[in-house]
Amino acid sequence: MIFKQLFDEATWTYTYLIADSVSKEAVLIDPVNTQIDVYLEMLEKDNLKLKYSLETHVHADHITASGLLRQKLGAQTAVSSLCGAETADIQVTDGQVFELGSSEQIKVIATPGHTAGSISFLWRDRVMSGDSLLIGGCGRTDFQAGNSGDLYDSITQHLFTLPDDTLVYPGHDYQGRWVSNIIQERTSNPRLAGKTREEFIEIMTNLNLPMPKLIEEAVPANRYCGLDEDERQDAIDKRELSQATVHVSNTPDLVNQVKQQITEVDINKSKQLIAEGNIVVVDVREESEYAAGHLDNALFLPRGVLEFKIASITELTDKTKPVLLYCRSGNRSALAAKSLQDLGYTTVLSMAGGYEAWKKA
Ligand SMILES: N[C@@H](CCC(=O)N[C@@H](CS)C(=O)NCC(=O)O)C(=O)O
Ligand SMILES: [Fe+2]
Repeated sequence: MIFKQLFDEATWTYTYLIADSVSKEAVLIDPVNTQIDVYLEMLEKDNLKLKYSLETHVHADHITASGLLRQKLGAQTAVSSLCGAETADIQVTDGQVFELGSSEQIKVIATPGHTAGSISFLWRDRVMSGDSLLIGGCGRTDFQAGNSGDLYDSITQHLFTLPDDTLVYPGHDYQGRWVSNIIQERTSNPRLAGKTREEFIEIMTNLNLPMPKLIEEAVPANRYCGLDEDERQDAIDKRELSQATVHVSNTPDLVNQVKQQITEVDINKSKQLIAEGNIVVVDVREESEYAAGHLDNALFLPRGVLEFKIASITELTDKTKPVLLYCRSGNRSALAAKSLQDLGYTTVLSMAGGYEAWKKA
């Protein structure tokens, strides 16, 4: 076995390398984009083949290297299915196991709370806990659908129940510590040891931390494996093309699953609704796509920042007013429609075929 803990000083982020020394298959957990050269050199030096790039969550404070690792090494990118990262190759679910060669297994433990899609990875005697459990602390719960009660349950029911001597390797440490273990955290973590669920929620509600400096840039980028706008569009195009032609894999197809849960309307119906007037039209594409042409009076609200920006849009304060969403081809708007429904909007429609179909019509 090979195990390495790497540190990104600029964002206090830990990245982990795990590899099987026989087959040479490797994974990186939570790689940071600015460290790509370090990873490439390290993998090459040990003749390792990067099979997976795994994320504990969609990060708010740094940009992932997963998209770059996919481009350069063909690694498969994997993010929880609850993160809205639709261009990740693998939409991860609780209990899923990643295998390296015939001997190494990395098991996913869902640990929601810091974000709704946060997961931890259990490998041999150690758990990579992301920002769910930190040394002497835990991840904040005040953004990205975080929830303090959920985090308490994740930690107390799913991490603290691991064997006492399981090593805890966190996603960050802001004080230079690098490893802990379960018994130490269960008995001395000041936010959790001897604390009830209510006391924990109270502590988390009063943290009053400033927002991470990179949040507005990192979250949208990380939903697309850390790639920039052009690279993202390519990845989306490739994915849409493969969906339209053949279904080669049996992994759950997130977009199609989501389309079962929302309402799509065709171009004719969209035109009729817009003409009737009582509907808010929202373009969920990226800035460059919007600038190149959009529907008259469409509000601009890219899908990647929807949850952050929506509160500042007065036209969307009334959640009972019908909303029509569109993107380039109808996939991103379907995902955005699901997000709006989850936020409590009662009448959300997604324009099937998107702006491309609109232009053709
Ligand atoms: N100062 C840092 C903020 C880091 C931050 O908020 N980190 C998150 C994890 S993404 C957290 O949960 N921190 C817990 C804490 O600071 O106690 C930055 O700007 O990036
Ligand atoms: Fe985080």
